Amino acid sequence: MKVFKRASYLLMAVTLIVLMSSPSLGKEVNAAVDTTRPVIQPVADAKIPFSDIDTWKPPKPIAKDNVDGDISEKVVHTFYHNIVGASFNSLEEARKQLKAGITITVKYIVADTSGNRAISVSATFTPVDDDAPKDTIAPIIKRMRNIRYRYGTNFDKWIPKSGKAYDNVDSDISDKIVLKYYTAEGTPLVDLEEARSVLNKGKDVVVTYDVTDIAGNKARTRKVLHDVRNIWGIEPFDPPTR
Ligand SMILES: [Ca+2]
Ligand SMILES: [Ca+2]
Repeated sequence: MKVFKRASYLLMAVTLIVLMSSPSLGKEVNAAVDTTRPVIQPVADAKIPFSDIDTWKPPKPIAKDNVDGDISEKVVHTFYHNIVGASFNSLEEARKQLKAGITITVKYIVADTSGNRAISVSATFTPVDDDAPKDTIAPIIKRMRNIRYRYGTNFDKWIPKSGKAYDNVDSDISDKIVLKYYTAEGTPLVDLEEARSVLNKGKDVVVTYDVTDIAGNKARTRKVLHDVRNIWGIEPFDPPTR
């Protein structure tokens, strides 16, 4: 009797070990308890040039699941009209909306084989008119008056007048004006401090006012501080832009 009991314990133990190490059984158990959502990788918002709309397709995001692996092929998308929020499924309709200048949202969803749904991912696509005329007009910068001064004038606290600039597209860009200082011969001076010390020596200083609009068009004006003794000093150089 005792031997039989011992044998049956042994049998139970062996059965348990076999069951636990069975690979096929392990898999079934895992699949049955998969409660982990798949993950869709984010899709970046993008601007679609008008000329690309006819061939545009929404990008396909990668989706991965802990059990099913790569399920990117199963990702489904829906288009949304951005203003009214109405959904539609046809790519043709999406292109039509984009052509009408309307931003659309593409929402992506996917589920794993156990029915767990990924948190949806959305991206917006905005049409941009690439035929719009480019800004080729330079900003207008206010002309600065030259100054004649007498030798002995103290320039220790001198500050040049700030410039004014206006652009056809960017509007007031006065705060973008960059000042640079040069000698009359065109040698760049490091800063205002150096310009002051040159002026204190009775030499001429050229101040340039440069401004660039967002499209890259440049404008410049300059101001000359001229010691009255330097009358023979011909017109100071015109520093190159930059
Ligand atoms: Ca899963
Ligand atoms: Ca401009």
